[in-house]
Amino acid sequence: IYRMAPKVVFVLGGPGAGKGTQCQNIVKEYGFVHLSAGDLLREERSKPESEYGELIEAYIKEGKIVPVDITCSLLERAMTNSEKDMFLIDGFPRNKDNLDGWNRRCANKVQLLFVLHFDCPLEICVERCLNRGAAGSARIDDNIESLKKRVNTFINETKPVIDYYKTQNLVKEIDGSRPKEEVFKDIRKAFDDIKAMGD
Ligand code: UP5
Ligand code: MG
Repeated sequence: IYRMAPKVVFVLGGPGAGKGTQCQNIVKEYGFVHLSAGDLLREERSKPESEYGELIEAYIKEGKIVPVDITCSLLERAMTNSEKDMFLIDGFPRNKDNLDGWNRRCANKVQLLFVLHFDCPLEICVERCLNRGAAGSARIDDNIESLKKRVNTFINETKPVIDYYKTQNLVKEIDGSRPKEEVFKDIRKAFDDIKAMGD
């Protein structure tokens, strides 16, 4: 049976910009499957039999980007197992290694619709993550030391990826600093645009 290439939307933005929160909203209204690269890595880390557990733990604590072959394998497996064909890939690709690996392994098998970028002042991002940490999140990187590193990695490694997609005219900018409901209103506009275009 002929199947259309799966559709993919990348969701990028600083740590705590609201990617996961808004992906849950998008799933409910637009029927995408949410694949958070960070969640997949944390799940892999928690498997006692994983050969990458310690590496993933160390990278996440240091706010560093895990080598792309690990992340791509997890994403590919999740897409295959889901048997669906519309994916929100949250928190990936985050650096040049991620971008190159994706282009090498996956890009030609999917249709990249656009990149949603949550633009949010980094002070707000950090505050949100610290609040989540103070409220008892299980994340090992919701502390000030890890957050400084996550922010630096975002500025130095992820921003250039967003800029690259901007040169391709693929980026839809969302003001992520507003209240959650307001942010989702803007997101609806971005998704309704593609509906109106017939796919
Ligand atoms: N919140 C959300 N929206 C709000 C709003 N509009 N107003 C007020 N509060 C808002 O939200 C964070 C917090 O803010 C929550 O408490 C929420 O209620 C509140 P969330 O939706 O979780 O934001 P998100 O952008 O998803 O933040 P997250 O902490 O998940 O961002 P990161 O990008 O840092 O985390 P991720 O899990 O993607 O990655 C973690 C680490 O994994 C990376 O640092 C890296 O080491 C590793 N990683 C890789 O190596 N490779 C990958 O491909 C992916 C991850
Ligand atoms: Mg997240």
